[in-house]
Amino acid sequence: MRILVLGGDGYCGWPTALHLSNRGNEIAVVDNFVRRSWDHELGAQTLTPIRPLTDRLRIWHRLMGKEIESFVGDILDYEFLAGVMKEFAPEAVVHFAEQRSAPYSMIDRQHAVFTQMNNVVGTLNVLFAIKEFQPDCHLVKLGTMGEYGTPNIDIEEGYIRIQHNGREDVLPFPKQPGSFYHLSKVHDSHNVHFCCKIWGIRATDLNQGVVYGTVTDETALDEALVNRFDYDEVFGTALNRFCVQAAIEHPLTIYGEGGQTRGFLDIRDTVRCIELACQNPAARGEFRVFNQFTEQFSVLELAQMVHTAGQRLGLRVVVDHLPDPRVEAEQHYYNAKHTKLAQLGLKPHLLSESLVDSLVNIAMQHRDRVDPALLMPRVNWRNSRNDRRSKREVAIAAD
Ligand code: NAD
Ligand code: USQ
Repeated sequence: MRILVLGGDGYCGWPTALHLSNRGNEIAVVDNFVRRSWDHELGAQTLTPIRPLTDRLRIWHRLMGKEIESFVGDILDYEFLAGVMKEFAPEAVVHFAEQRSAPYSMIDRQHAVFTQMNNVVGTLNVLFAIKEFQPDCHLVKLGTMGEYGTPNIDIEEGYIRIQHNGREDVLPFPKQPGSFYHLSKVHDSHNVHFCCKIWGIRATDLNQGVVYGTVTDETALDEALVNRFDYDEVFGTALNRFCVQAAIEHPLTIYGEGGQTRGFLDIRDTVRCIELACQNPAARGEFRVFNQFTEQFSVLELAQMVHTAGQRLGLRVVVDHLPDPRVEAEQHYYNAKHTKLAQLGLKPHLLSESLVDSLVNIAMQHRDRVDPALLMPRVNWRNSRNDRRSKREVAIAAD
């Protein structure tokens, strides 16, 4: 298939592009490198030293003899996106190109507005470009499990059958997102659903859980193909952060009670899920929703697993509870369905089998690169203007 990967320089997009290329698909990636610029803005760096996209693609070509085309530009620039769609004429578009950090979206007004503009307008442009230039193309759109929030009932895959005043319908599952970022995904879902209805676009919304790990079969082929591994308070996700914290014997930062339960998946399963979605396209006009995760854990359970793994490796791991900087339920019911990707053939990697090899060992290998100043949370949901500077930076500025 000809598959266009939007956001192909990012954490999920890069290994997905390699995996799909390795499986014999013709791949092109689009990225404007804004993610790399947010690292500069935040004074953070990925734990693993990533190479420029041109180097990555050159080395992939040298190793595998497979060409991945790249288009550098912003999907908010409709002329640019339209040009790519016309030139590459994809059969599937995998859309990862969004601002994906909840804390980043909660820094202040500017970051909230940027997040929603980048994500909602970018997705609208993608929808219009498909409609105008490739109407039969399948949109594989990355959503998030966080769209649903934490309701006190089982979470279904996208839709729920409701009986009300003697009538019955199958309706989109209620959404209760917990950040301006997660809200942007809900807005996207509505826009995509609407375009499927009015224009007959085929779309799959993948409500992905929290992704962990960094290694896939393809990124492991050469050091130059290494994927990013974020551990800072803004872009690092819980489990990646706990593994880095364990590696440098920094207390694990559990926010609040730690009963927050989420769906999780290994990055190797992310790339496989995307492949499965592409191989089994939605029908014309269908807005299909899959919950893309493999196991669910509470934050406290994750910390305990990292604690045990770290101790086996001789690390002194301490678990700490910090006041929760987010506004979220710290204890709640959580039972989310996730059968549709398994039905298509997904064979999950289990965390218990890969925690040490694909996470703790990578963190140990690169622990000299860890900046402990990036570990403590500074973005608080209750503030509308977060000052992310350290006490030292504030003191220097005051002098
Ligand atoms: P990432 O930030 O590492 O990658 C996103 C890429 O898109 C970056 O390379 C960035 O430069 C690019 N990009 C962003 N806006 C763009 C624009 N306007 N034009 C062109 N390129 C742009 O993020 P990720 O972790 O790879 O996440 C990818 C997608 O998966 C996101 O939509 C995210 O919401 C979703 N998701 C991620 C996770 C996770 O745990 N990482 C979990 C669930 C869902
Ligand atoms: N948490 C801690 N300690 C930490 C970091 C996080 O206890 O050091 C807690 C958070 O309070 C939250 C949970 O862990 O309750 C998950 O937080 P996270 O930062 O790992 O993930 P989240 O903000 O939910 O976002 C990540 C990705 C996002 C994706 C989402 C999937 O960054 O792109 O959409 O996971 S989901 O959680 O299903 O919405």
